[in-house]
Amino acid sequence: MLHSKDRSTVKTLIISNRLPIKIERKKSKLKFTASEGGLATGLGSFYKENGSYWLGWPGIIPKNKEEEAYIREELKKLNLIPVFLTEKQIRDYYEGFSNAVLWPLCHYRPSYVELKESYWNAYQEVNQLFAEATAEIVDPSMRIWVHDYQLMLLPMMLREMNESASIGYFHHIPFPPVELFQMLPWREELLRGLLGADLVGFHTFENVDNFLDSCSGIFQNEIDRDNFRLSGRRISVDVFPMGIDYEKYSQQALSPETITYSQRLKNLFKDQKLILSVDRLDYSKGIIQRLNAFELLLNMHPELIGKVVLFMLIVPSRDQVNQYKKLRNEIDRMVGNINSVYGKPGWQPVAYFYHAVPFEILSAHYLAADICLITSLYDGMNLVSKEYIASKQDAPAVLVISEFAGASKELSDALQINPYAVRRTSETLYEAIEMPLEEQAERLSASQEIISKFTVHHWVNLFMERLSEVKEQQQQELAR
Ligand code: ADQ
Repeated sequence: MLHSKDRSTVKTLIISNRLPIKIERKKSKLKFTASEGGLATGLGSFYKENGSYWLGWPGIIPKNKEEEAYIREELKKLNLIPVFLTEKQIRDYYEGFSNAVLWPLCHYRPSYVELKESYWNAYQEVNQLFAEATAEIVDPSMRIWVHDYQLMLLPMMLREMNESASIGYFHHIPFPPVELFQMLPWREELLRGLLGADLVGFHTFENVDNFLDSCSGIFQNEIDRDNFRLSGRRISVDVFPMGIDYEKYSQQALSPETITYSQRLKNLFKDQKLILSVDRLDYSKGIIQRLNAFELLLNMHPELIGKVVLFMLIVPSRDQVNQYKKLRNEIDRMVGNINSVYGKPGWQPVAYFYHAVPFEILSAHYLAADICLITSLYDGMNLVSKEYIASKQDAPAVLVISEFAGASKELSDALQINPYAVRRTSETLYEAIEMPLEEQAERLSASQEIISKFTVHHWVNLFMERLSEVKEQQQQELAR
Protein backbone atom coordinates (compact mmCIF):
# COMPACT_ATOMS: atom_id res chain seq x y z
CA MET A 1 0.00 0.00 0.00
CA LEU A 2 1.19 3.53 -0.75
CA HIS A 3 1.44 5.96 2.15
CA SER A 4 0.91 9.62 1.33
CA LYS A 5 4.58 10.46 2.00
CA ASP A 6 5.59 7.92 -0.66
CA ARG A 7 3.21 9.25 -3.26
CA SER A 8 5.41 12.16 -4.25
CA THR A 9 8.26 9.79 -5.08
CA VAL A 10 6.25 7.69 -7.51
CA LYS A 11 7.28 8.42 -11.09
CA THR A 12 4.61 9.65 -13.45
CA LEU A 13 4.20 9.42 -17.19
CA ILE A 14 2.03 12.20 -18.60
CA ILE A 15 0.57 11.45 -22.02
CA SER A 16 -1.16 14.05 -24.19
CA ASN A 17 -1.62 14.56 -27.90
CA ARG A 18 0.89 17.45 -27.95
CA LEU A 19 4.11 17.71 -26.02
CA PRO A 20 4.47 20.96 -24.05
CA ILE A 21 7.02 22.28 -26.54
CA LYS A 22 7.10 24.19 -29.80
CA ILE A 23 9.70 23.21 -32.39
CA GLU A 24 10.20 25.68 -35.22
CA ARG A 25 12.41 25.40 -38.28
CA LYS A 26 14.52 28.57 -38.45
CA LYS A 27 16.56 28.42 -41.67
CA SER A 28 18.26 25.03 -41.33
CA LYS A 29 18.19 25.01 -37.51
CA LEU A 30 15.50 23.76 -35.16
CA LYS A 31 14.38 26.03 -32.34
CA PHE A 32 12.84 24.51 -29.21
CA THR A 33 10.62 26.65 -26.96
CA ALA A 34 8.48 25.60 -24.03
CA SER A 35 4.77 26.17 -24.56
CA GLU A 36 2.86 28.19 -22.05
CA GLY A 37 -0.55 26.51 -22.13
CA GLY A 38 -2.42 25.79 -18.91
CA LEU A 39 -1.53 22.12 -18.93
CA ALA A 40 2.14 22.76 -19.70
CA THR A 41 2.41 25.22 -16.81
CA GLY A 42 0.49 23.05 -14.39
CA LEU A 43 2.41 19.88 -15.05
CA GLY A 44 5.68 21.60 -15.97
CA SER A 45 7.53 21.25 -12.71
CA PHE A 46 5.90 17.98 -11.81
CA TYR A 47 6.90 15.82 -14.81
CA LYS A 48 10.54 16.82 -14.64
CA GLU A 49 10.88 15.60 -11.09
CA ASN A 50 12.39 12.27 -10.12
CA GLY A 51 12.50 10.58 -13.50
CA SER A 52 8.98 11.36 -14.66
CA TYR A 53 8.28 11.83 -18.38
CA TRP A 54 5.84 13.41 -20.83
CA LEU A 55 4.96 11.57 -24.03
CA GLY A 56 3.23 13.13 -27.05
CA TRP A 57 3.43 14.46 -30.58
CA PRO A 58 6.14 17.15 -30.91
CA GLY A 59 4.16 19.05 -33.58
CA ILE A 60 6.72 18.61 -36.35
CA ILE A 61 7.40 16.09 -39.13
CA PRO A 62 11.15 15.36 -39.29
CA LYS A 63 12.77 15.77 -42.71
CA ASN A 64 14.71 12.52 -42.40
CA LYS A 65 15.87 9.85 -39.95
CA GLU A 66 18.86 11.96 -38.80
CA GLU A 67 16.60 14.86 -37.90
CA GLU A 68 14.19 12.51 -36.12
CA ALA A 69 17.06 11.11 -34.05
CA TYR A 70 18.27 14.64 -33.27
CA ILE A 71 14.81 15.76 -32.08
CA ARG A 72 14.50 12.61 -29.99
CA GLU A 73 17.86 13.30 -28.34
CA GLU A 74 17.12 16.95 -27.63
CA LEU A 75 13.71 16.15 -26.17
CA LYS A 76 15.11 13.40 -24.02
CA LYS A 77 17.20 16.00 -22.19
CA LEU A 78 13.90 17.61 -21.19
CA ASN A 79 12.25 14.31 -20.15
CA LEU A 80 10.02 14.50 -23.23
CA ILE A 81 9.35 11.47 -25.43
CA PRO A 82 8.10 12.14 -28.96
CA VAL A 83 5.57 10.10 -30.91
CA PHE A 84 6.05 11.08 -34.57
CA LEU A 85 3.01 11.21 -36.83
CA THR A 86 2.79 11.16 -40.62
CA GLU A 87 0.94 13.80 -42.62
CA LYS A 88 -1.88 11.36 -43.26
CA GLN A 89 -2.18 10.52 -39.56
CA ILE A 90 -2.30 14.20 -38.67
CA ARG A 91 -5.02 14.73 -41.25
CA ASP A 92 -7.19 11.74 -40.34
CA TYR A 93 -6.52 11.22 -36.63
CA TYR A 94 -6.02 14.82 -35.49
CA GLU A 95 -7.92 17.07 -37.91
CA GLY A 96 -10.30 14.22 -38.76
CA PHE A 97 -11.49 12.06 -35.89
CA SER A 98 -10.35 14.33 -33.05
CA ASN A 99 -11.41 17.69 -34.44
CA ALA A 100 -14.14 16.88 -36.94
CA VAL A 101 -15.85 14.10 -34.96
CA LEU A 102 -15.16 14.19 -31.21
CA TRP A 103 -14.72 17.96 -30.79
CA PRO A 104 -18.03 18.96 -32.46
CA LEU A 105 -19.89 16.10 -30.79
CA CYS A 106 -18.61 17.06 -27.34
CA HIS A 107 -19.50 20.71 -28.05
CA TYR A 108 -23.12 20.04 -29.08
CA ARG A 109 -22.55 20.38 -32.83
CA PRO A 110 -23.75 17.04 -34.25
CA SER A 111 -24.30 18.62 -37.67
CA TYR A 112 -20.53 19.33 -37.90
CA VAL A 113 -19.59 15.71 -37.24
CA GLU A 114 -17.97 13.94 -40.22
CA LEU A 115 -18.43 10.23 -39.66
CA LYS A 116 -15.71 8.79 -41.87
CA GLU A 117 -14.41 5.27 -41.45
CA SER A 118 -10.92 6.46 -42.49
CA TYR A 119 -10.87 8.91 -39.57
CA TRP A 120 -11.81 6.16 -37.14
CA ASN A 121 -9.14 3.84 -38.52
CA ALA A 122 -6.49 6.52 -38.11
CA TYR A 123 -7.68 7.26 -34.56
CA GLN A 124 -7.26 3.61 -33.58
CA GLU A 125 -3.89 3.44 -35.33
CA VAL A 126 -2.49 6.51 -33.57
CA ASN A 127 -3.81 5.50 -30.14
CA GLN A 128 -2.05 2.16 -30.75
CA LEU A 129 1.13 4.02 -31.68
CA PHE A 130 0.94 5.92 -28.37
CA ALA A 131 0.41 2.61 -26.53
CA GLU A 132 3.50 1.10 -28.17
CA ALA A 133 5.61 4.16 -27.41
CA THR A 134 4.42 3.98 -23.80
CA ALA A 135 5.33 0.31 -23.56
CA GLU A 136 8.90 1.15 -24.52
CA ILE A 137 9.51 3.50 -21.62
CA VAL A 138 7.05 2.77 -18.85
CA ASP A 139 8.14 0.79 -15.83
CA PRO A 140 5.51 -1.07 -13.80
CA SER A 141 5.81 1.25 -10.79
CA MET A 142 4.95 4.36 -12.83
CA ARG A 143 1.60 6.13 -12.68
CA ILE A 144 0.21 7.04 -16.07
CA TRP A 145 -1.91 10.14 -16.64
CA VAL A 146 -3.58 10.31 -20.06
CA HIS A 147 -5.00 13.63 -21.23
CA ASP A 148 -7.96 14.40 -23.38
CA TYR A 149 -10.23 13.34 -26.17
CA GLN A 150 -7.52 12.58 -28.76
CA LEU A 151 -6.54 9.54 -26.67
CA MET A 152 -9.78 8.00 -25.47
CA LEU A 153 -8.80 4.47 -26.53
CA LEU A 154 -5.41 4.58 -24.88
CA PRO A 155 -6.35 3.77 -21.24
CA MET A 156 -7.77 0.36 -22.22
CA MET A 157 -4.83 -0.37 -24.54
CA LEU A 158 -2.50 0.29 -21.61
CA ARG A 159 -4.65 -1.75 -19.25
CA GLU A 160 -4.42 -4.72 -21.58
CA MET A 161 -0.64 -4.42 -21.45
CA ASN A 162 -0.56 -4.32 -17.64
CA GLU A 163 -3.56 -5.30 -15.58
CA SER A 164 -2.35 -3.67 -12.39
CA ALA A 165 -1.04 -0.39 -13.89
CA SER A 166 -2.10 2.86 -12.26
CA ILE A 167 -3.91 4.82 -14.99
CA GLY A 168 -5.69 8.17 -14.77
CA TYR A 169 -7.53 9.95 -17.58
CA PHE A 170 -8.69 13.58 -17.69
CA HIS A 171 -11.22 14.87 -20.21
CA HIS A 172 -10.57 18.60 -20.78
CA ILE A 173 -13.63 19.26 -22.90
CA PRO A 174 -17.32 18.69 -22.12
CA PHE A 175 -18.75 15.18 -22.25
CA PRO A 176 -22.00 15.26 -24.23
CA PRO A 177 -25.40 14.01 -23.07
CA VAL A 178 -26.12 10.36 -23.84
CA GLU A 179 -28.55 11.29 -26.66
CA LEU A 180 -25.66 12.86 -28.55
CA PHE A 181 -22.93 10.44 -27.59
CA GLN A 182 -24.90 7.42 -28.71
CA MET A 183 -25.05 8.67 -32.28
CA LEU A 184 -21.40 7.66 -32.66
CA PRO A 185 -20.98 4.34 -34.47
CA TRP A 186 -17.91 3.73 -32.27
CA ARG A 187 -19.48 4.78 -28.94
CA GLU A 188 -18.89 1.45 -27.29
CA GLU A 189 -15.22 1.24 -28.23
CA LEU A 190 -14.60 4.82 -27.04
CA LEU A 191 -16.28 4.29 -23.67
CA ARG A 192 -14.54 0.97 -23.19
CA GLY A 193 -11.28 2.74 -23.99
CA LEU A 194 -11.82 5.23 -21.16
CA LEU A 195 -12.85 2.50 -18.76
CA GLY A 196 -9.33 1.11 -18.93
CA ALA A 197 -8.45 3.92 -16.50
CA ASP A 198 -8.71 3.64 -12.72
CA LEU A 199 -9.76 7.26 -12.42
CA VAL A 200 -11.65 9.30 -15.02
CA GLY A 201 -11.81 13.04 -14.33
CA PHE A 202 -13.95 15.89 -15.67
CA HIS A 203 -14.19 19.64 -14.97
CA THR A 204 -17.86 19.62 -13.86
CA PHE A 205 -20.55 17.44 -12.25
CA GLU A 206 -22.66 17.81 -15.37
CA ASN A 207 -19.91 16.10 -17.41
CA VAL A 208 -19.59 13.30 -14.86
CA ASP A 209 -23.35 12.71 -15.05
CA ASN A 210 -23.33 12.70 -18.84
CA PHE A 211 -20.47 10.20 -18.89
CA LEU A 212 -22.12 7.90 -16.36
CA ASP A 213 -25.44 8.12 -18.27
CA SER A 214 -23.64 7.04 -21.43
CA CYS A 215 -21.90 4.17 -19.63
CA SER A 216 -25.08 2.85 -18.07
CA GLY A 217 -27.04 3.38 -21.30
CA ILE A 218 -24.55 1.65 -23.53
CA PHE A 219 -23.25 -1.13 -21.27
CA GLN A 220 -26.49 -1.63 -19.31
CA ASN A 221 -25.96 -4.93 -17.46
CA GLU A 222 -22.19 -4.70 -17.37
CA ILE A 223 -21.97 -1.49 -15.35
CA ASP A 224 -23.17 -0.76 -11.85
CA ARG A 225 -23.46 3.02 -11.80
CA ASP A 226 -23.62 3.43 -8.02
CA ASN A 227 -20.71 1.14 -7.35
CA PHE A 228 -18.87 1.84 -10.58
CA ARG A 229 -16.86 -1.10 -11.84
CA LEU A 230 -16.10 -2.97 -15.03
CA SER A 231 -15.37 -6.71 -14.90
CA GLY A 232 -15.06 -6.40 -11.11
CA ARG A 233 -12.41 -3.62 -11.25
CA ARG A 234 -13.40 -0.47 -9.35
CA ILE A 235 -13.24 2.72 -11.45
CA SER A 236 -13.58 6.15 -9.96
CA VAL A 237 -15.25 8.97 -11.91
CA ASP A 238 -14.95 12.39 -10.35
CA VAL A 239 -14.90 16.18 -10.69
CA PHE A 240 -11.58 18.07 -10.78
CA PRO A 241 -12.09 21.69 -11.88
CA MET A 242 -8.76 22.76 -13.37
CA GLY A 243 -7.15 25.91 -11.97
CA ILE A 244 -4.36 28.18 -13.19
CA ASP A 245 -0.93 29.12 -11.92
CA TYR A 246 -2.30 32.06 -9.92
CA GLU A 247 1.09 33.31 -8.77
CA LYS A 248 2.42 33.40 -12.31
CA TYR A 249 -0.41 35.63 -13.56
CA SER A 250 -0.63 37.87 -10.51
CA GLN A 251 3.16 38.38 -10.41
CA GLN A 252 3.46 39.06 -14.13
CA ALA A 253 0.89 41.83 -13.80
CA LEU A 254 3.31 43.60 -11.41
CA SER A 255 6.27 43.48 -13.77
CA PRO A 256 7.47 46.82 -15.25
CA GLU A 257 7.30 45.48 -18.80
CA THR A 258 3.67 44.45 -18.49
CA ILE A 259 2.68 47.63 -16.66
CA THR A 260 4.30 49.81 -19.35
CA TYR A 261 2.60 47.94 -22.19
CA SER A 262 -0.72 48.02 -20.39
CA GLN A 263 -0.39 51.79 -19.89
CA ARG A 264 0.28 52.20 -23.60
CA LEU A 265 -2.92 50.29 -24.35
CA LYS A 266 -4.88 52.43 -21.93
CA ASN A 267 -3.53 55.60 -23.55
CA LEU A 268 -4.43 54.28 -26.95
CA PHE A 269 -8.02 53.77 -25.81
CA LYS A 270 -8.19 56.82 -23.57
CA ASP A 271 -11.64 57.54 -22.07
CA GLN A 272 -12.97 54.31 -23.52
CA LYS A 273 -14.14 51.15 -21.78
CA LEU A 274 -12.00 48.27 -22.98
CA ILE A 275 -13.91 45.00 -23.38
CA LEU A 276 -11.43 42.17 -23.92
CA SER A 277 -11.94 38.71 -25.33
CA VAL A 278 -9.16 36.12 -25.71
CA ASP A 279 -9.67 32.77 -27.35
CA ARG A 280 -8.64 30.26 -29.95
CA LEU A 281 -10.54 30.47 -33.20
CA ASP A 282 -13.35 28.05 -32.44
CA TYR A 283 -17.10 27.84 -32.99
CA SER A 284 -17.50 26.70 -29.36
CA LYS A 285 -16.34 30.12 -28.11
CA GLY A 286 -19.45 32.01 -29.33
CA ILE A 287 -17.51 34.66 -31.27
CA ILE A 288 -20.42 35.33 -33.64
CA GLN A 289 -22.88 35.72 -30.73
CA ARG A 290 -20.36 38.05 -29.06
CA LEU A 291 -20.19 40.30 -32.11
CA ASN A 292 -23.98 40.31 -32.41
CA ALA A 293 -24.37 41.32 -28.76
CA PHE A 294 -21.76 44.06 -29.09
CA GLU A 295 -23.41 45.43 -32.22
CA LEU A 296 -26.77 45.48 -30.44
CA LEU A 297 -25.17 47.32 -27.51
CA LEU A 298 -23.99 50.08 -29.86
CA ASN A 299 -27.37 50.13 -31.52
CA MET A 300 -29.30 50.44 -28.24
CA HIS A 301 -26.83 52.88 -26.66
CA PRO A 302 -25.61 55.33 -29.29
CA GLU A 303 -24.12 57.38 -26.42
CA LEU A 304 -21.43 54.65 -26.22
CA ILE A 305 -20.13 55.43 -29.72
CA GLY A 306 -16.49 56.42 -29.27
CA LYS A 307 -16.59 55.36 -25.60
CA VAL A 308 -16.26 51.59 -25.76
CA VAL A 309 -14.16 49.15 -27.74
CA LEU A 310 -14.34 45.38 -28.17
CA PHE A 311 -10.74 44.14 -28.29
CA MET A 312 -10.59 40.58 -29.64
CA LEU A 313 -7.38 38.54 -29.48
CA ILE A 314 -7.90 35.34 -31.41
CA VAL A 315 -5.25 32.63 -31.75
CA PRO A 316 -5.26 30.84 -35.10
CA SER A 317 -6.38 27.27 -34.64
CA ARG A 318 -7.22 24.24 -36.80
CA ASP A 319 -7.49 26.42 -39.89
CA GLN A 320 -7.22 23.36 -42.14
CA VAL A 321 -10.61 22.13 -40.88
CA ASN A 322 -13.56 23.37 -42.99
CA GLN A 323 -15.78 24.74 -40.22
CA TYR A 324 -12.87 26.83 -38.90
CA LYS A 325 -12.17 28.40 -42.30
CA LYS A 326 -15.85 29.33 -42.59
CA LEU A 327 -15.90 30.78 -39.08
CA ARG A 328 -12.87 32.91 -39.79
CA ASN A 329 -14.48 34.37 -42.92
CA GLU A 330 -17.67 35.10 -41.01
CA ILE A 331 -15.76 36.91 -38.24
CA ASP A 332 -13.87 39.00 -40.83
CA ARG A 333 -17.17 39.93 -42.47
CA MET A 334 -18.92 40.85 -39.21
CA VAL A 335 -16.01 42.89 -37.82
CA GLY A 336 -15.78 44.78 -41.12
CA ASN A 337 -19.51 45.42 -41.05
CA ILE A 338 -19.64 46.69 -37.45
CA ASN A 339 -16.60 48.92 -37.97
CA SER A 340 -17.95 50.40 -41.18
CA VAL A 341 -21.44 51.05 -39.78
CA TYR A 342 -20.55 52.37 -36.30
CA GLY A 343 -16.96 53.60 -36.72
CA LYS A 344 -15.97 57.21 -37.20
CA PRO A 345 -12.70 58.93 -38.13
CA GLY A 346 -10.15 58.05 -35.42
CA TRP A 347 -12.32 55.39 -33.77
CA GLN A 348 -13.30 51.83 -34.58
CA PRO A 349 -15.59 49.82 -32.30
CA VAL A 350 -13.88 46.43 -32.82
CA ALA A 351 -10.11 45.93 -32.62
CA TYR A 352 -9.48 42.42 -33.89
CA PHE A 353 -6.14 40.56 -33.94
CA TYR A 354 -5.72 37.10 -35.38
CA HIS A 355 -2.50 35.89 -33.78
CA ALA A 356 -1.09 34.59 -30.52
CA VAL A 357 0.72 37.08 -28.27
CA PRO A 358 3.60 36.44 -25.85
CA PHE A 359 2.74 35.94 -22.20
CA GLU A 360 3.92 39.41 -21.04
CA ILE A 361 1.72 41.06 -23.66
CA LEU A 362 -1.28 38.87 -22.91
CA SER A 363 -0.90 39.81 -19.27
CA ALA A 364 -0.79 43.52 -20.22
CA HIS A 365 -4.10 43.13 -22.07
CA TYR A 366 -5.70 41.52 -19.03
CA LEU A 367 -4.36 44.32 -16.88
CA ALA A 368 -5.65 47.06 -19.17
CA ALA A 369 -9.12 45.61 -19.77
CA ASP A 370 -12.11 47.04 -17.90
CA ILE A 371 -14.22 44.03 -18.82
CA CYS A 372 -13.40 40.50 -19.92
CA LEU A 373 -16.11 38.88 -22.00
CA ILE A 374 -16.43 35.09 -22.29
CA THR A 375 -19.22 33.94 -24.59
CA SER A 376 -18.53 30.19 -24.88
CA LEU A 377 -21.46 28.20 -26.23
CA TYR A 378 -19.91 25.22 -24.48
CA ASP A 379 -16.48 25.09 -22.82
CA GLY A 380 -14.95 22.41 -20.59
CA MET A 381 -13.50 25.00 -18.19
CA ASN A 382 -12.20 28.21 -19.85
CA LEU A 383 -8.89 29.25 -18.34
CA VAL A 384 -8.95 32.77 -19.82
CA SER A 385 -11.63 33.82 -17.31
CA LYS A 386 -9.38 32.73 -14.44
CA GLU A 387 -6.24 34.30 -15.95
CA TYR A 388 -8.07 37.65 -16.18
CA ILE A 389 -9.15 37.55 -12.55
CA ALA A 390 -5.63 36.60 -11.40
CA SER A 391 -4.02 39.40 -13.43
CA LYS A 392 -6.10 42.13 -11.83
CA GLN A 393 -4.95 43.68 -8.61
CA ASP A 394 -8.00 45.83 -8.31
CA ALA A 395 -11.01 47.30 -10.10
CA PRO A 396 -11.87 48.33 -12.76
CA ALA A 397 -12.47 44.71 -13.61
CA VAL A 398 -15.68 42.94 -14.50
CA LEU A 399 -15.85 39.39 -15.73
CA VAL A 400 -18.85 38.59 -17.92
CA ILE A 401 -18.96 34.82 -18.40
CA SER A 402 -21.18 32.37 -20.22
CA GLU A 403 -23.08 29.99 -18.01
CA PHE A 404 -21.97 27.26 -20.46
CA ALA A 405 -18.29 27.58 -19.53
CA GLY A 406 -17.22 25.17 -16.77
CA ALA A 407 -15.52 28.07 -14.95
CA SER A 408 -18.89 29.79 -14.42
CA LYS A 409 -19.74 27.15 -11.80
CA GLU A 410 -16.91 28.38 -9.58
CA LEU A 411 -17.10 32.07 -10.52
CA SER A 412 -20.54 32.85 -9.13
CA ASP A 413 -19.53 36.48 -8.48
CA ALA A 414 -19.02 37.17 -12.17
CA LEU A 415 -21.89 38.44 -14.32
CA GLN A 416 -23.33 35.37 -16.01
CA ILE A 417 -24.85 35.31 -19.47
CA ASN A 418 -26.57 32.95 -21.86
CA PRO A 419 -24.67 33.89 -25.04
CA TYR A 420 -27.53 32.67 -27.24
CA ALA A 421 -29.72 35.38 -25.65
CA VAL A 422 -28.13 38.22 -27.59
CA ARG A 423 -30.32 41.06 -26.26
CA ARG A 424 -29.85 39.97 -22.65
CA THR A 425 -26.09 39.68 -23.21
CA SER A 426 -25.88 43.21 -24.52
CA GLU A 427 -27.88 44.41 -21.51
CA THR A 428 -25.45 42.60 -19.19
CA LEU A 429 -22.56 44.25 -21.02
CA TYR A 430 -24.19 47.61 -20.34
CA GLU A 431 -24.55 46.65 -16.68
CA ALA A 432 -20.83 45.77 -16.63
CA ILE A 433 -19.93 49.14 -18.17
CA GLU A 434 -22.02 50.98 -15.60
CA MET A 435 -21.06 48.91 -12.55
CA PRO A 436 -19.84 51.05 -9.61
CA LEU A 437 -16.15 50.53 -8.77
CA GLU A 438 -16.96 49.39 -5.27
CA GLU A 439 -19.17 46.56 -6.50
CA GLN A 440 -16.52 45.60 -9.06
CA ALA A 441 -13.90 45.37 -6.33
CA GLU A 442 -16.12 43.20 -4.12
CA ARG A 443 -16.93 40.76 -6.89
CA LEU A 444 -13.31 40.64 -8.03
CA SER A 445 -11.92 39.85 -4.62
CA ALA A 446 -14.52 37.08 -4.06
CA SER A 447 -13.44 35.45 -7.35
CA GLN A 448 -9.75 35.92 -6.54
CA GLU A 449 -10.20 34.14 -3.25
CA ILE A 450 -11.47 31.04 -5.05
CA ILE A 451 -8.96 31.03 -7.90
CA SER A 452 -5.95 31.66 -5.70
CA LYS A 453 -6.89 28.65 -3.60
CA PHE A 454 -7.82 26.14 -6.30
CA THR A 455 -4.76 26.52 -8.49
CA VAL A 456 -3.44 24.18 -11.16
CA HIS A 457 -0.98 22.76 -8.62
CA HIS A 458 -3.88 21.97 -6.31
CA TRP A 459 -5.61 20.29 -9.29
CA VAL A 460 -2.60 18.07 -10.06
CA ASN A 461 -2.17 17.05 -6.43
CA LEU A 462 -5.85 16.32 -5.96
CA PHE A 463 -5.98 14.15 -9.07
CA MET A 464 -2.86 12.23 -8.07
CA GLU A 465 -4.06 11.74 -4.48
CA ARG A 466 -7.35 10.41 -5.76
CA LEU A 467 -5.61 8.04 -8.18
CA SER A 468 -3.52 6.62 -5.34
CA GLU A 469 -6.65 6.20 -3.20
CA VAL A 470 -8.43 4.27 -5.94
CA LYS A 471 -5.45 1.95 -6.29
CA GLU A 472 -5.42 1.41 -2.54
CA GLN A 473 -9.12 0.58 -2.55
CA GLN A 474 -8.63 -1.85 -5.40
CA GLN A 475 -5.81 -3.58 -3.54
CA GLN A 476 -7.88 -3.82 -0.36
CA GLU A 477 -10.74 -5.37 -2.33
CA LEU A 478 -8.39 -7.88 -3.89
CA ALA A 479 -6.96 -8.80 -0.49
CA ARG A 480 -10.44 -9.50 0.92
P1 ADQ B 1 -8.97 25.88 -24.84
O1 ADQ B 1 -10.19 25.60 -25.67
O2 ADQ B 1 -7.75 26.19 -25.59
O3 ADQ B 1 -8.67 24.67 -23.83
P2 ADQ B 1 -8.88 27.85 -22.58
O4 ADQ B 1 -9.12 27.05 -21.36
O5 ADQ B 1 -9.53 29.19 -22.51
O6 ADQ B 1 -9.43 27.13 -23.89
O7 ADQ B 1 -7.32 28.02 -22.80
C1 ADQ B 1 -6.81 28.84 -23.82
C2 ADQ B 1 -5.37 29.21 -23.48
O8 ADQ B 1 -4.79 29.84 -24.62
C3 ADQ B 1 -5.30 30.19 -22.33
O9 ADQ B 1 -4.26 29.81 -21.45
C4 ADQ B 1 -4.98 31.55 -23.00
O10 ADQ B 1 -4.16 32.39 -22.24
C5 ADQ B 1 -4.26 31.12 -24.26
N1 ADQ B 1 -4.57 32.09 -25.34
C6 ADQ B 1 -5.75 32.30 -25.91
N2 ADQ B 1 -5.66 33.28 -26.83
C7 ADQ B 1 -4.38 33.70 -26.85
C8 ADQ B 1 -3.64 34.68 -27.60
N3 ADQ B 1 -4.19 35.44 -28.58
N4 ADQ B 1 -2.34 34.80 -27.36
C9 ADQ B 1 -1.75 34.03 -26.41
N5 ADQ B 1 -2.37 33.11 -25.67
C10 ADQ B 1 -3.67 32.93 -25.89
C11 ADQ B 1 -9.25 23.37 -23.57
C12 ADQ B 1 -10.77 23.36 -23.29
C13 ADQ B 1 -11.08 24.34 -22.18
C14 ADQ B 1 -10.28 23.98 -20.92
C15 ADQ B 1 -8.79 23.79 -21.25
C16 ADQ B 1 -8.03 23.21 -20.06
O11 ADQ B 1 -11.51 23.69 -24.46
O12 ADQ B 1 -12.47 24.32 -21.87
O13 ADQ B 1 -10.39 25.03 -19.99
O14 ADQ B 1 -8.61 22.92 -22.35
O15 ADQ B 1 -8.62 22.05 -19.60
